[in-house]
Amino acid sequence: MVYYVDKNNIYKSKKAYQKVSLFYFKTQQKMLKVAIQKSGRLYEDSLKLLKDCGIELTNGVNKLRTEASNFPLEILFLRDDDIPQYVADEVADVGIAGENVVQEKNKDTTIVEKLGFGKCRLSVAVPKAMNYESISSLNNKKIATSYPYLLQRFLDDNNVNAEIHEISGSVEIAPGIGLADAVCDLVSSGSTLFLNGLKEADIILKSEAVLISNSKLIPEKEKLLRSLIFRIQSVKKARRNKYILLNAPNDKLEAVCKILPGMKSPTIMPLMDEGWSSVHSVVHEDDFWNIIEQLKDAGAQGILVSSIEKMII
Ligand code: PRT
Ligand code: ZN
Repeated sequence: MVYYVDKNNIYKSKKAYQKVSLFYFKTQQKMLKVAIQKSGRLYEDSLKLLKDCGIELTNGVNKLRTEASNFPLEILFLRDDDIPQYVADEVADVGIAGENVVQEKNKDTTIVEKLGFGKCRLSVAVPKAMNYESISSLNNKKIATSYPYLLQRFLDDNNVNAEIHEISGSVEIAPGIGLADAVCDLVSSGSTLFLNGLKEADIILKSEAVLISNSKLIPEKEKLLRSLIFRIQSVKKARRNKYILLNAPNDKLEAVCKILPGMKSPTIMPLMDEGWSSVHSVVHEDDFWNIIEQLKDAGAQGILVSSIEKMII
């Protein structure tokens, strides 16, 4: 007796095996395969973004792969460094990784959306005591990094001749143990540099998590990707804005409305109290505190602010 086996079942006939395989093949063809970090700094935010996009994952996330129950999407959990290669090789259609990793790996992928989390910078840092005047201070120095490609490009662009010492972790201790004169590493708060007696000298790249795509997606997957990007953009807009609701006496409405930008213009509704109105609008988080102060000065009262779940313009 010959048995036919795939990763899910054992089949007694070749026909049954082929029928099921064809079914899986067709289903896979129509699913968008999204690679995200398996664990680490981008893991939680990547899952949260997908969840905020209304995508529900079926069977838990402690696996190598999982499927969405309400969107034709499969998630592959991988190391962040491997994501650009897997996307370029079409193992995944799209992926979420730090722009630092995407640029360092330099694979054939396209950045289709910046995601607004995982923000950091790739910087050159030197010992606090070093007299760093400009990038040319790095001439003939030894620099430790996990980003040899980006560092070399930066040095070449600036006509600096330095030796790159590639290490895979704990880059910041290299000068302290005499392994290098400087480092090139990711920085966010700067406390790791500070604790290791280093100062940030030059920024090579400002980075955040990005959605990358394989450039040869079939039309069905391209359509799914466009739909995913549309959702992501709505979530990003909502995260950057606040819904604001306030009361104002009618004679102050003009002054209040001048301060509020709104999506088109603020919505105004009369209150039960004669001579008062309620004003609704949307405010960008960057202007938020500034605008609140101005609104109070203009006569607004009872100001309520809430988060926006999705924002579609
Ligand atoms: O296991 P896997 O390979 O998937 O993960 P990993 O350990 O290689 O990566 P991980 O999870 O540490 O980082 C994933 C991504 O998060 C990075 O590629 C960046 O895009 C982004 N990110 C944002 C950061 C930081 N901020 C960050 N601060 N990645 C690393 N750091 C490290 C940095 O290397 C240094 O050691 O944090 C330290 C500096 O932080 P501050 O706050 O002290 O300046
Ligand atoms: Zn990694």
